[in-house]
Amino acid sequence: MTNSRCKATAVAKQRGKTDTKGGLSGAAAPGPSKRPVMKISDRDVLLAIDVQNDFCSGGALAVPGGEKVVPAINRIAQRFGNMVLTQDWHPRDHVSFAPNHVGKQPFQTIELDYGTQVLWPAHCVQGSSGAEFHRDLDVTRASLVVRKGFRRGIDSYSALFENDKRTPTGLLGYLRERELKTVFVAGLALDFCVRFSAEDARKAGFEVVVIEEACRGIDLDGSVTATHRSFRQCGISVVGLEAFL
Ligand code: VGL
Ligand code: ZN
Repeated sequence: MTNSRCKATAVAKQRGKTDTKGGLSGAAAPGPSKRPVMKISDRDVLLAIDVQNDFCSGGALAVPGGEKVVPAINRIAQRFGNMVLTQDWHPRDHVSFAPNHVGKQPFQTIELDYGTQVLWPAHCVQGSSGAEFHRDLDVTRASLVVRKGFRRGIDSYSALFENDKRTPTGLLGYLRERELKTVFVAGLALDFCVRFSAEDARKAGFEVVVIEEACRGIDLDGSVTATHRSFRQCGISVVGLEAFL
């Protein structure tokens, strides 16, 4: 099923659209506001993608405003009983690093047996401080950390399958065995690892909701616009932060 589009049918429903958030219980509480609230159940999981120093300001592959996702994700995470983190985790000789290819510059591409690969500055090297989670990210609620991109010859944007579209990370098995149904995705970068993770989860049959204000993009050659178009085609919902607050 290489290059297949996500199914455009069965658009993920936005739950709780008609619910309103009640005030605190008790005599002093005002009446319910009109703000729509997303109901979160124990079948829902928050998947926080690559909130690592190298993707934040000052990092080796800084995404503009990358660190701004941290307070947003921390806030949303309080609503979830299930949270999974991913961590980009490359060996120093990784195939996706431009300095490992003579005459190549970052953001140029090469052809590999699994397809076109963008070359990046060296980033998220295993054990380096750049590979650590942002210090303010609240990791306490996470039940699983999935490391990806650790094989020298294959990059992995998606949290579910590496860039060869075949090699599993193990996350799909975890989500299925835990009987989780809806994957809420946030993190970095919207147009690469968030996009591929959301699409793979959708293709695997999950409802998928991307929390746009808790993501930031790299935007290479219109990749953010392409991401939004693809989410629509896939039946991936895109929501703002206010539904979680
Ligand atoms: C990412 C490029 C290379 C990401 C990871 O997290 O979006 N992008 N490695
Ligand atoms: Zn990477």
